[in-house]
Amino acid sequence: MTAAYWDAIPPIRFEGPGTDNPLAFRFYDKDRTVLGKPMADHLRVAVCYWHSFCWPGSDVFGPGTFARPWHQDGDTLAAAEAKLAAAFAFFEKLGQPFFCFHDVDVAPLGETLAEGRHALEHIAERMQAAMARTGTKLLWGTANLFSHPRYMAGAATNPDPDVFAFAAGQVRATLEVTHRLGGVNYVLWGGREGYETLLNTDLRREADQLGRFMAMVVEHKHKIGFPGTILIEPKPCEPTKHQYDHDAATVHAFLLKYGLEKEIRLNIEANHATLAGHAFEHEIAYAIANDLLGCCDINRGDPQNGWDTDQFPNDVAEATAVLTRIVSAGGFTTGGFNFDAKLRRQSIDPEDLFHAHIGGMDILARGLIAAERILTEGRLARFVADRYAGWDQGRGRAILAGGLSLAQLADEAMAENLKPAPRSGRQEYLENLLSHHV
Ligand code: XLS
Ligand code: CA
Ligand code: CA
Repeated sequence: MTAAYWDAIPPIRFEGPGTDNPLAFRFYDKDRTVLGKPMADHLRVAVCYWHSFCWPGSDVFGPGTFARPWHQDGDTLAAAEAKLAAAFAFFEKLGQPFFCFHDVDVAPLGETLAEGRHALEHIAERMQAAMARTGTKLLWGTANLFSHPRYMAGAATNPDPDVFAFAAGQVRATLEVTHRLGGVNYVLWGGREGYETLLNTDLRREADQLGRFMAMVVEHKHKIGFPGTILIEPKPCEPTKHQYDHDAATVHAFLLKYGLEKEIRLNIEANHATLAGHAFEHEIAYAIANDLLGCCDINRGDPQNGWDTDQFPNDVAEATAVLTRIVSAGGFTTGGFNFDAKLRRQSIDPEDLFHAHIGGMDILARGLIAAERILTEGRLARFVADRYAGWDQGRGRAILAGGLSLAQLADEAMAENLKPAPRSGRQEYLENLLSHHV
């Protein structure tokens, strides 16, 4: 029984900041009321299948270091069932409400589409029973359109339409299974939708292919009545040199070009923001400002190197900034925080995976508690509102209403001999305000 792998670990409970138990939550108290609803409903935490139960601890220089018993049978249905048992035993002990998976994480891909679909449906049946038994829900499903060699030149953006068709087969099967399992989102991450060199690449065609693919996914979602949200996950590079879904603003432009802006939202990943040269907070703020925020993959990169290290988050200040924005924008609807984060390769014991998730959930909880203080106190929001108050009245309102031409406005400014007085942006004061609450 692979579920026995975690036998030495007790169920993880909230014990409060004073505890010295490394297998307890200090801040994540799922039932604590924060701004009118339970903490768990704000954070909607998910454990991801791929890093936690599939990745063996390998890197480009060496093989796996984790001796997980469910890895012994290779890519077979028996191994997939053993992995399922181990994953749900982990979920039961951690007590987080959601999980996420790729098709290939949970079932063998097989040689043909029919084989893959059959295996996925077989596992989905067992997964449905495990979900009913444990109460763990599906935050999102996704199809892996980047690992198999057939996708080396992309899936939807491949020069070969047969690869596009194969990808359509995988996405249909995974979207339908996500729907059957009551998943609340479906994610599309285009890891190989990009290029290695422009010498062999037709940018215009590839964008049109990707636009058509996304439209087909949306059409199918409506056809089967999937009520969840379709999400695109931006990332600027890795594995390809350049990825089309570069960052939130780039995906926004793509959605507008293909008329999909009302249909698809964003899954913002912290580490991908870093790779794109943005703060995580910037990507969240952009998504909120454009009504595109769907969900978050929560993790962190490493400031000393430039790749996707997918470490567990440990920055309370960042969590506070991000949660203040998300909560003040009304919070997640179908979204949540998915730990797209992996252990370090030397963290080989069963408890290491618990320490990682406990730490990450406590960081989010601390961010949420600080956000509650910031929002309740209201000084930050008031400062910003005051800063822009001129746009809600008189001249500001008239400009935005569109009734004034450039020349009329210029004449007014000249006639009144305007000499606008500079006002402090108060950055240090605002930074202090934030850090007082962290
Ligand atoms: C890889 C991505 C991937 C997506 C799901 O960098 O984060 O894991 O979240 O395909
Ligand atoms: Ca991700
Ligand atoms: Ca990542």
